[in-house]
Amino acid sequence: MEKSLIILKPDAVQRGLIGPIITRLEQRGLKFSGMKLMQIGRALAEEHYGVHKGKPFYDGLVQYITASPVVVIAIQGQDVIQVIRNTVGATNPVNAAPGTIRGDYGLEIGRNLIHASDSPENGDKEVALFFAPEELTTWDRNTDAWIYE
Ligand code: IDP
Ligand code: MG
Repeated sequence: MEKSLIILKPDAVQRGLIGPIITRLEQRGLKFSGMKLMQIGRALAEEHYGVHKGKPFYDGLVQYITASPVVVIAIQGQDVIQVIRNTVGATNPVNAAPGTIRGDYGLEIGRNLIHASDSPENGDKEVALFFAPEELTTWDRNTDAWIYE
């Protein structure tokens, strides 16, 4: 089972898009195991985006993600990394296909609404970075047999 960390970034929250974006993930059939509204501090932002340190957009990225509250969601399931990346769309909304979250709601790379883990290893790490174990729930869903064969 893979894990993915989703962050509805400050622009998604400020623009009132929490509901529409969560609806897309939920309607896809994805199962949430954790969800909360929080403010990301500078230290957590720097740890989460450490791989981008030194890049020209890094300072702006840390400023963006810490500017206002976010909603973080943990999702667990089969192939969730690729499934969610496909639903989210290309990093730059200019190139994101219509029907994807970034392709339908975004216009610029620096305001692309949502984060999603890019590999199973990073999914495990990022979920552990944002959620304490007691904040995560594994639960049986009655519809699972109609979503997975
Ligand atoms: P991803 O979010 O699709 O995985 P990454 O390449 O991991 O994309 O970049 C992380 C985040 O950094 C992006 O989602 C975006 O918010 C920001 N970012 C990436 N490249 C640029 C850029 O060229 N200008 C401004 N922000 C950028
Ligand atoms: Mg990334």
